[in-house]
Amino acid sequence: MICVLNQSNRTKSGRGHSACPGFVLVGLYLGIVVMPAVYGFSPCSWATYYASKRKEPIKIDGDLSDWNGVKGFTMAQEKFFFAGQGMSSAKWKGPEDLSATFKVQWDARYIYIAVEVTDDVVTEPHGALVKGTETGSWDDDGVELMFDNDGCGVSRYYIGDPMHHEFHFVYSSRHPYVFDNFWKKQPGAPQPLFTLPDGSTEPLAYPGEVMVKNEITDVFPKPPYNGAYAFRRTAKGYNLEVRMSLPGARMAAVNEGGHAIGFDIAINDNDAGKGLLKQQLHWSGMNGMFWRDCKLFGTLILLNK
Ligand SMILES: [Ca+2]
Ligand SMILES: [Ca+2]
Ligand SMILES: [Ca+2]
Repeated sequence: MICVLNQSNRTKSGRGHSACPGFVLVGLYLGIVVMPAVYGFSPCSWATYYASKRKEPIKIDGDLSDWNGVKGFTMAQEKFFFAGQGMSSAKWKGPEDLSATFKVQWDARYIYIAVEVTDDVVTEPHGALVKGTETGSWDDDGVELMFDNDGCGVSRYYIGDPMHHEFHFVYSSRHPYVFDNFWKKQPGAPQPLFTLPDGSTEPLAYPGEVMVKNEITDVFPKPPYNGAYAFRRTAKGYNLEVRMSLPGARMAAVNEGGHAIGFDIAINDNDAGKGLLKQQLHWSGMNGMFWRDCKLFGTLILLNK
């Protein structure tokens, strides 16, 4: 695998818009020495998760009782809200409206993720059902998982890439959906833009690429994903439990030949059951195009304990 870290992309990706206070000054001072050692992932102090190795069987059924004792990370503060595309924490009514705790474990074959979402109004999907790209899984209640399996920090990844992913797991009590990388190369295509109600625009991707919905619900159990997932409605929201393989990742503890894996998670909240997303929790705290650029992910470290 050859990974080219494109410096012009790094600038374009919006690190300067980081939500992390003090990053710019710290980055200027430490950038040359420290950033390569941490693969350029989010510098936010909280955006590193240390995953312990699975000791007990994990049944992928949405019942998270088999995760008791595993340390979770909770997102229930305004600092976790993605600011962009018209969204922020402005409409947030507190942790009952939207908050989440996630946990990660691993073994030699798989990564395992459990997410306990608190959402006051859990809606059935609408965007995921539309064929066109005017709305999509990004407007539905659900969980986005991002992986840079080999930790290379590549800035652009496309449909068919087995090692770099943006997954959308869309909640439904009847028919949940899974989508994978939404972009494909198309030389000469203009830069995709997100248009806000006031007519202003924000970059959605890079020039020369176009959005395509890539639903993988039926093939998620097969290679390269080898996945399994389950949602379960709860009194205060819903749970998501996922298992999948990470091709290109060395599934070993960091002190036993393993390496940092790029990882990010976002929780999407639509409380109207229609229209645009209301708000989004985003772990790594980076407000650039984290859905295009692995360097804006957080860091996942595997531990052998
Ligand atoms: Ca379970
Ligand atoms: Ca809500
Ligand atoms: Ca909701």
